[in-house]
Amino acid sequence: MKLSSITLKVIKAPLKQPFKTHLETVNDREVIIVEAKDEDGLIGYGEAVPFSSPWYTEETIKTCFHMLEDFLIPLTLASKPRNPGELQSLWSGIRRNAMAKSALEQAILDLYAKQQEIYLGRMFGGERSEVAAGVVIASNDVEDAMRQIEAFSQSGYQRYKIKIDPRHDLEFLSQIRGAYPDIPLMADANSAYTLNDIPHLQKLDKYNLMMIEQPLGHDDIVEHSRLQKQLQTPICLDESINSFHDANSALALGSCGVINIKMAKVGGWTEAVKIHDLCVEHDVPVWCGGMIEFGISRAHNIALATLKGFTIAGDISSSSRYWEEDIIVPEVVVEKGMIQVPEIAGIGVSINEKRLKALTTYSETYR
Ligand code: OSB
Ligand code: MG
Repeated sequence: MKLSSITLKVIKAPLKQPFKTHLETVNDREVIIVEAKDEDGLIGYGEAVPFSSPWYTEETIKTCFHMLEDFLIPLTLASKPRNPGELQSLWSGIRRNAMAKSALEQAILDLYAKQQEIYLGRMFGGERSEVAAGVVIASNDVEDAMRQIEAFSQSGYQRYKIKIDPRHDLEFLSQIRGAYPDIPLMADANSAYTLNDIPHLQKLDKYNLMMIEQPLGHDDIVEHSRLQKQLQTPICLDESINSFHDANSALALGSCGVINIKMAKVGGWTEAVKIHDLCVEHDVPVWCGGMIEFGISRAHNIALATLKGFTIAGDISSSSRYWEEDIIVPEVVVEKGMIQVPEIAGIGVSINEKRLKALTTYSETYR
């Protein structure tokens, strides 16, 4: 691949509005941009999306930077990979740290697809020319949530996801369903409940939700299988799915009816596609999760969602959902609930260098 250098850029920007869950309120977002450059000056881009603190995954911006700088990048530059297929076995001695691996794999895959002059989604067999968009409403104020639904419905989003917890659920959903009886609605609990809440969770069945995401423990698979047997609403697992092995266990135990695939959380494209293929084989629908990300991660997600198993609208929204200005051109736009897939080599978008530079707080290049 003639890899010549890898650059890391830590960037930071405020969200347009706070993102509130029972676990954390996110006001500012930091990510690490990974640039993989070849000898001809072609650049592939990846985005590492842990948070600044470990509230959602154990990785943080600092641990991710450390893993990339001290282990993954030196190993990768020294091995002079001929193609991205060599990376997984090269990195197999480094346990977990999925988000660090995902971002570096993304950058090298984008570079490789640019060298091969092929759109990344097509390289993995994705056939869709547009992908369905969904949006997340993360507010604990029901009036505010309904104002957001009203505003987002102008873009025709095909799935609305509400964050819930034991203090914001039945009454919250009842008001939203009252105002919007027919919208495709789901709820994400981010592990806010336990098996003691089964009678309470059964009351959610009447709101005709597409699914309930991660009601129980973030690292649980067995208890979800017990809960699923007592709920009509399909369970979707998010936090519990960190690998192909997790997905395989969840399907074997009947712990869910749907899987949210986040490529960052499972270690990148290779593992995400393996989980996708398993779900297709088992006839379990999947959708592409989101991480409140900038445009590079968004572009990778769009490419992933072109694969045939992604039959449900993902947490892939427009750039303007979170940002005054994104770091890519063109920005991601949602029209009539769809995002057009770019037929351009790699991730199919260019970098807004001026914006990227303005947001960069720290940068380092490795050769
Ligand atoms: O649980 O799906 C989640 C964002 C950050 C961390 C966890 C989650 C989320 C989302 C996706 O809900 C939001 C988005 O990227 O639009
Ligand atoms: Mg979730």
